[in-house]
Amino acid sequence: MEHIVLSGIKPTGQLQLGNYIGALRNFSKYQDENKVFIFIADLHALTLPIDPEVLYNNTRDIIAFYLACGLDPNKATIFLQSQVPAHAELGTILGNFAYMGEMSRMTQFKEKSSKLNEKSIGLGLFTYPVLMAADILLYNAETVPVGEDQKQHVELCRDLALRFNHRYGDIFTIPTPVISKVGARIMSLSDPTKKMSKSEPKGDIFLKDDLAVIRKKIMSAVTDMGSEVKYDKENKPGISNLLTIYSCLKDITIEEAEKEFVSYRYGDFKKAVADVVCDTIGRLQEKYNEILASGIIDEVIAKGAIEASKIANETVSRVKKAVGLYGTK
Ligand code: ATP
Ligand code: LTN
Repeated sequence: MEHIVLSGIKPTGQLQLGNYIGALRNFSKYQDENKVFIFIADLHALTLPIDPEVLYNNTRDIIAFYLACGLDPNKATIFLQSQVPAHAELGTILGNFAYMGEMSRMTQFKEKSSKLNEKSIGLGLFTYPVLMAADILLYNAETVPVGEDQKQHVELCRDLALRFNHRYGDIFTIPTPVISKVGARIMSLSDPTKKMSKSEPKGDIFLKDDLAVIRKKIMSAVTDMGSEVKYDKENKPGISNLLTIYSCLKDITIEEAEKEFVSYRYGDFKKAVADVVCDTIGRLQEKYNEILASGIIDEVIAKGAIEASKIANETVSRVKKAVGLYGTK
């Protein structure tokens, strides 16, 4: 059965391997049998200070990687959040239905704000999940594939939608987060107890890294005591992370990966991981370069904005009418 599937990435930095395994590589799997919306959450990128040129370039890069990962603009709607004003409109309306208490409990807000001086925490960082709820509800999305860290935000979106529907009738579709069982949380290579994250480049493998650099990063990844290549998140977080990466990229289970490396030493195991990572990223980079050279990025963005606006405006109109504002259309 056809589902409406939606997801996005914020252009806060260079895409890293966790973004690829936890998000990007899954997007194109949906496009043949579902109505798919994949966007760039560029308004969300403003929630923490970012250089304008960096933001602009990251945005183009992510569109190019979306295409390199197999997303097809003729099958999926690929667009920029900031080019569909309905996101800001619905975000403003929904903000009235979100409570300070539930917003204060958002883990990502707590994590990101704890690193800032209390006087310089922007309001946008706090209201981030409300805008994210608008992103999802505008397109009547049923399925939202994300990494583990975004589950709480999608759950908040569900709560807001249910609250709104309870008061105004059946306006919003209730979304479900979809989190892959393996690979939803790729860890940093230098500290495998922390998530690999594009805004904290230490221990990251970037999709645009030189392949020789990637190999070096993997060969010097932090490993653990002992010598057995075994999945044990508690006692062997480094080896477990590398096993996860390997099994995801090879499309095999962790157990199958463990079997392959029964008699391996850490060094040889890392070499095998480096081979598969370089092979995957090397192929992606080739496609990424072709896409940039073809000059189709602007065309894809323009097409996406038209398609997305049509549906998003319909939803905003429905919401406006429901709450007593003048809806157009
Ligand atoms: P930032 O550092 O700016 O918070 P990020 O690298 O965590 O960024 P996001 O833009 O928040 O990335 O996430 C884009 C998508 O990639 C989301 O679906 C997110 O869950 C997924 N993702 C991000 N990091 C990882 C990771 N380490 N492992 C698996 N999935 C990830
Ligand atoms: N918050 C997400 C990006 C994002 C998103 C969304 C993902 C913004 N809006 C809607 C799925 C659905 C992130 O940081 N990865």
